Amino acid sequence: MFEKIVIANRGEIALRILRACRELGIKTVAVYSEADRDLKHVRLADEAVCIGPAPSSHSYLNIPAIISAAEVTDAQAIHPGYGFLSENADFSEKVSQSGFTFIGPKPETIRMMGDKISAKKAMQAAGIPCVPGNGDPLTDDEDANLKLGREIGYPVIIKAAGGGGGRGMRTVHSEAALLSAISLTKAEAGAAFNNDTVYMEKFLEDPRHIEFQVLADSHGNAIHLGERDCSMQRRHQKVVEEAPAPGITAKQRKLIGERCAKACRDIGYLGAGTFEFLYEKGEFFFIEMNTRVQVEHPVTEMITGFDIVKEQLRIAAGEPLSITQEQVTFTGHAIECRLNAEDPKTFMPCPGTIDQFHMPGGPGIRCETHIYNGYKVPPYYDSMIGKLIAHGEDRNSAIARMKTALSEMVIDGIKTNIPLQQAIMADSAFAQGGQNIHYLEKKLGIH
Ligand code: MV4
Repeated sequence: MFEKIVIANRGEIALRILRACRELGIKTVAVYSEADRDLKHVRLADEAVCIGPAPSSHSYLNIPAIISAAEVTDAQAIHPGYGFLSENADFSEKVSQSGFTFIGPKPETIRMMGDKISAKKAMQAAGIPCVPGNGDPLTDDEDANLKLGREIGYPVIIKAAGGGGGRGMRTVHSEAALLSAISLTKAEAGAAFNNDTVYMEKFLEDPRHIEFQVLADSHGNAIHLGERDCSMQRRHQKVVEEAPAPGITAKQRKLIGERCAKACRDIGYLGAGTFEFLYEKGEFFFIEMNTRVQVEHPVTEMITGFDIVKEQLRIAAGEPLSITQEQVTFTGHAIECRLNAEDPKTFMPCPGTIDQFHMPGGPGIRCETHIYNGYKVPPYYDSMIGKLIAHGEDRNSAIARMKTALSEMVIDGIKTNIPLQQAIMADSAFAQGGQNIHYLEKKLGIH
């Protein structure tokens, strides 16, 4: 196992990684920006290195500064967390070239999944069900594009190979609109991603977002930890996630989960990963693969009793997976509410000083946050300040525990989305479960 690693992130995930390191006896190096001297994990880490000014482009995205921090502290590996450099293939490559271990997949895997066309091709080849549409780059042959649109059937969606997470896509509802939509998406993609390659898929109108968690080691073992439903989202930002996904049967879970694990073995995947699917009318359609630990990993941990971050560290150190697929069991139901420093009505970020913080507790409650009394939420980064996770024997029990925990939680001094989360937990359609990706925006009156 590593003796010392650098945590190349901030906030709640940096604290989560630090805790996993403590359990495994690994020393930690926090790297922080000038705005983040007072972060909780910076105080708890064995060592801390300031890597630059507040804007992330000068600190958390500054590759040479992070690698220098590993050099001066004599660390062996770098954990990128989520966001920032976590899915940057060049970063992972430079980390390895500098003699450190990148805690994540190989650079070529990150690169393959970063390109949505090569990701889809690889998954099609590995037997993962994909959205209808061949996934080939569109050429400037207008007749061929019109023919493909007719074959797939309208509505279709034009997606940029360099996009993902909701960036660089345009839906097309009729043949009359196809060619101009392709030109527009190509132009935007070229400007945004420096890559104007686009492809065409069937547009699924009312899908749910269901994703499978996988883990793969360097000894050829790969397992799945079941699925999460992340359909409660606003403008591509997830708000509530849960596991298992309501209505998904054990048979579906085994079928799709085992295909994901097999795909990992086929492509030589290493570490933790997530297969994102759209789920509509009982069928799964692959859209993207995430090569990082995800914000919502705790709901999977709660129902499996398994520590995903500790496993990332073990895998990166060359150890085999600590459990087999047969040892993975699913117990009860877990729900995560993301806690954001934002106005619950306008969604405007709301940085500032936290005057009072009271953390909820009780059976099945887990609070992942770096905030404390007097902590100042800086304006430079994502507004997520923590996550509240409730586990119960079934979905209703998890919701009941979440409602109690939200009512106990006090965060004074800044506005938070706690009132929004309380409204979602009290919503009768949410109580039914299985709402699609458009439900929350419709409830909020966004069209
Ligand atoms: C789609 C789709 C419908 N049909 N692809 C948005 C984020 C990116 N990961 C893929 N996205 C979508 N791809 C086809 N063929 C609808 C979305 C989509 C979406 C997906 C997941 C979660 C929220 C979403 C919100 C709007 C659109």
